[in-house]
Amino acid sequence: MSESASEVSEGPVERALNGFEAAFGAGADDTPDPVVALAPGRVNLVGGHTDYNDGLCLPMAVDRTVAVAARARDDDQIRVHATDFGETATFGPDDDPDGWVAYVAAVARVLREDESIPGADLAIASDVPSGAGLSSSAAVELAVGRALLGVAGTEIPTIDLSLACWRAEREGVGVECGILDQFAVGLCEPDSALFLDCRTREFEQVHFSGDVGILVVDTGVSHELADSGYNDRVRECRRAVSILRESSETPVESLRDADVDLLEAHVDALGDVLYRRVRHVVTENERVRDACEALSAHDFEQVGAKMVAGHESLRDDYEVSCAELDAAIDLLTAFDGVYGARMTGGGFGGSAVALVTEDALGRTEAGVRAALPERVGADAQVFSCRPSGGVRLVDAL
Ligand code: GAF
Repeated sequence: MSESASEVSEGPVERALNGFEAAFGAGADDTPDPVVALAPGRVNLVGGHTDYNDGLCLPMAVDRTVAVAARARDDDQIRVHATDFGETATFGPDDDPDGWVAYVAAVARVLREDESIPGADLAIASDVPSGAGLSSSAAVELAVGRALLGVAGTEIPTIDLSLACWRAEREGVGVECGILDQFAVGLCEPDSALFLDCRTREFEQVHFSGDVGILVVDTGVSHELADSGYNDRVRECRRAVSILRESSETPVESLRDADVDLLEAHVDALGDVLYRRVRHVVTENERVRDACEALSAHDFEQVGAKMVAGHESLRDDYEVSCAELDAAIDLLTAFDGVYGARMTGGGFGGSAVALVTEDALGRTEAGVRAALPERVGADAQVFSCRPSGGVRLVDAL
């Protein structure tokens, strides 16, 4: 189903359409209008670094989006214009471009394995801050994928598009990520968080709305997953699995199969670092279950408590936080009306997310904004957002 572009975040849609015309021209009178696809960024309320361990997470999409305007070409080339920084690149089916174009090329390549995708002109515009732990890459992937399918006149189930984009990120870009980002960006619904089981790939919408709002603090400390310690953490978890598997009676396929008893029985075999990594994953899965139940019951105090405990575990056991993120959490949680806050995304920089009572949202945002330069950093930003829908086509303006 598509919706009117004026009902959604206008900035990126308008900029993608204007950028499209500036880069590729309006075409002849009988040229079809570009197809426009929109995909959101996401925050993860609880469930950090559990996805590649077959675990549980609870993300929600935000009302910051990537828009892609697209029109089919007569050949198999893809020309892509990045409206926000004014670069244009062209690649063919056998090319392997670098940098930001790699995300677009990887999605086209994976989709072309199963679908007949023609060449296309694409213009991309975004208001999801990039490198901020808000899944700007997954939003580009899903929006490009939906737009390419749109120009091909093909529909596939969103879960298949999410899986294709997940493969594109892993194989094309070299990040050993789990499915969290591509599933959240694809499948979230308005006014809901997504309870996602990364082992079975089953998911459930957890509806919540009313007296609660969301604040995001982007620390301004940028991270690229491929260059951060992210892949190291994935490898540490694999090492922990092989240690647990060798010395335990119960089958251990992934850290999802570990529990506190198994962990405690293997303290010496794991050693301090891997012990703490596993403890994070085991306790975080429990926190997701608890937070999910609490969110369904609109028990925001309890959700906030799980967010704070999750941050402490990511900071101390998993060691993926940084000074600016910790400062943002301290700042946010000092305000009355903040139920809880934690880092979101891969870490080593990026953003913090806070759950706040609706009536304290405005004054908390203003207070946080005033304190950010001194407490977190000169490039830090704060904004409020609401739980939004996943990838979709929109009617052009
Ligand atoms: C990044 C990854 F891309 C996700 O797969 C997930 O592991 C997340 O970090 C941490 O929860 O966003």
